[in-house]
Amino acid sequence: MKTPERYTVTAALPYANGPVHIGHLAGCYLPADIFVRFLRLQGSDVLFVCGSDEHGVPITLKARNEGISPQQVVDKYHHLMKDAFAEFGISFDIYSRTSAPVHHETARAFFLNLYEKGELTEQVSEQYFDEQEKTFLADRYIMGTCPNCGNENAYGDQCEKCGKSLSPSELINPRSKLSGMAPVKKETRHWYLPLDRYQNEWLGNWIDSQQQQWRPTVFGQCKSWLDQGLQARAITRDLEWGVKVPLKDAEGKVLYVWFDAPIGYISASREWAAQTGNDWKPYWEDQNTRLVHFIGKDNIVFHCIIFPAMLKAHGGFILPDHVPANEFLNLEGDKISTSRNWAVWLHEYLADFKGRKDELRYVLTSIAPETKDSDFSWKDYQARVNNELADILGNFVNRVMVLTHKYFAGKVPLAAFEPSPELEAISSRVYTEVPKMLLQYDFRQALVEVMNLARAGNKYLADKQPWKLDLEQNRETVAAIIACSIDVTAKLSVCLQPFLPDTAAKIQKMLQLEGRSQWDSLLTVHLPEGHQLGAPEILFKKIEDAAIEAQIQKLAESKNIAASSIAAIEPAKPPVSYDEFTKLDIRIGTIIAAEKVEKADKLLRLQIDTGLDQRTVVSGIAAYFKPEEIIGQQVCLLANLAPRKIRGIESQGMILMAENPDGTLYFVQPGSTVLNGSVVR
Ligand code: B3M
Ligand code: ZN
Repeated sequence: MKTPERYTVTAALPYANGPVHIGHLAGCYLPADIFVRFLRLQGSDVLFVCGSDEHGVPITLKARNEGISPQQVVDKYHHLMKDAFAEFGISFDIYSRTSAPVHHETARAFFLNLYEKGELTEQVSEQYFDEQEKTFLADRYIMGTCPNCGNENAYGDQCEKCGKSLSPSELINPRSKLSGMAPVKKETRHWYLPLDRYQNEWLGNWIDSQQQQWRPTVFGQCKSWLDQGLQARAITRDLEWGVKVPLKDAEGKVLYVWFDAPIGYISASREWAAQTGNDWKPYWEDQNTRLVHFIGKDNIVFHCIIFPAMLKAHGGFILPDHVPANEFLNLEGDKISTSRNWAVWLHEYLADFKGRKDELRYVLTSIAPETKDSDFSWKDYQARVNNELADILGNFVNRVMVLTHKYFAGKVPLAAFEPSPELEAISSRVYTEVPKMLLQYDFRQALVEVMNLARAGNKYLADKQPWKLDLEQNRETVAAIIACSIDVTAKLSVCLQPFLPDTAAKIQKMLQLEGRSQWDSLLTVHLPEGHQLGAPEILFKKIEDAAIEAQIQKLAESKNIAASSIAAIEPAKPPVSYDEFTKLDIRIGTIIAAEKVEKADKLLRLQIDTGLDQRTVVSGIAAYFKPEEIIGQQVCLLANLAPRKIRGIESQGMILMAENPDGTLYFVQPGSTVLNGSVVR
């Protein structure tokens, strides 16, 4: 076994603007957790950090849409995510957040270090500005047509349709996400990280030197960035929400979220150190520490190029040893999407499938998108749980327990027995090969190997059929079979620990084994003759069809809602100026008389008291309102609509109605009674 080492393991800081879903888990949190649990089993010194990413435009936009503050948004999701991770058993040493004071302080000091050393360049450039909102439009505040694919709703930093990363000035017909208006260009000053210079000085060579270690997809993405030639990258923004730029003349400027977020790994380490009385520095400064970033593939450039450049420019920090980025997990053949509610949310899974954390860990690891995108489906989940976990692993362990109790009163019948060569071969393979696979980030295959041990144990029992032997006449044979099976069970309780920690603990409890929490316990876990086992417990109950149908139904509802809202919501209209808007004279009035228009089913003739006058309005609302029911109601009236004749009656204005997508009409009314003639603006 190799010497224990020190590791700093990070998992991408999730944006605090939505709950955690299975795509996040499969992408980085679960592989990171397996890796860390294995390292700890192996005796390594590991610091596993994560936290919520609480800055950036997606968060401020969400706050704006919901009419709450950014702080309220991040508070809600930070706690939701933190609790769900904890309940699911992701074994972070700390789960911090980037709104924490320690983070602001760390990020500002980091920036100042670069600034004072003269690493940063300062540039004045023209950026889009929303004149109505009096604000610069960073990244996602600006939308327009993608120059690459023609998508009309591309963002200032990326087109989500074709995936191309963009800068705001590349957008065709740019518009402000705040006012909808076309923005103007205005000068602003920002600080830049000179990636172009670093590329030539060291970064290009450093990336090249990773070719053998890093996954081809990760290395390939980095290479294509380098081939295009890196450019200086702005690390500040004109925004309110974020870490304030720690310079005197930088009012209204914050650090770019992708500058501050990875520093969050360091801040979290500092917070952990303060909480536990440890020193964080060896985890970030000692050249013998291995730094490993678990991320999804959309974060590669930030972790393989920009953050290493920041660390190196700062000096004193180690650079990442490995960045095992996963591809994406799809759901039932479709891209997971928070906004379309096309996801399996972790907190909902934990509520719907109580006590079934390991089932989800097993399935997500079995289908991990390590080299290409993969797909989660509920039917496949059910099949893997029932046919693999329950029928193989669960069945084997249960048989061993039940037979031991039945034949030997629950005591290990023999210490020395002739080992089965087949089982020996597989368990020694697990002992030597699984660590290699895990250290090469090949989690899927490592789990297959561990399950092969359960598979072999199950087959061994099925072949030997000790239950068919007469115990009196074959006592020694039966004892050897059972002892050998108990041995495999004990080994499983060790090697399953990184993958299925609850299951491993349950098996150890059944075996009355304690503290076998080292990988080397695989060699020493052998139980003495007469050792008393605990009571058998079912490890995995089968998943019923009804539970799966309910999940499929839940997803179908999301699809329906998404489809109906896309179909029913009218597309946005082109912007109008405020001046154009003020030309409309909208007033509150009261309906003082109403009657049906003869020979017209849809029309009502209304008398409205507008505060200015009393006038006649013909309105197409007869299908929804009875005349006698609406007298006395206050309504909004477009009072300066040019009069027109409808069925021979002159209509002097128009009542404003809200139309539900199904066509039902509702009056637009003031929240409480106001004076007739009050202006709506
Ligand atoms: N919050 C992006 C994401 O959640 C970003 C990761 C930050 S890691 C420092 O995909
Ligand atoms: Zn595009």
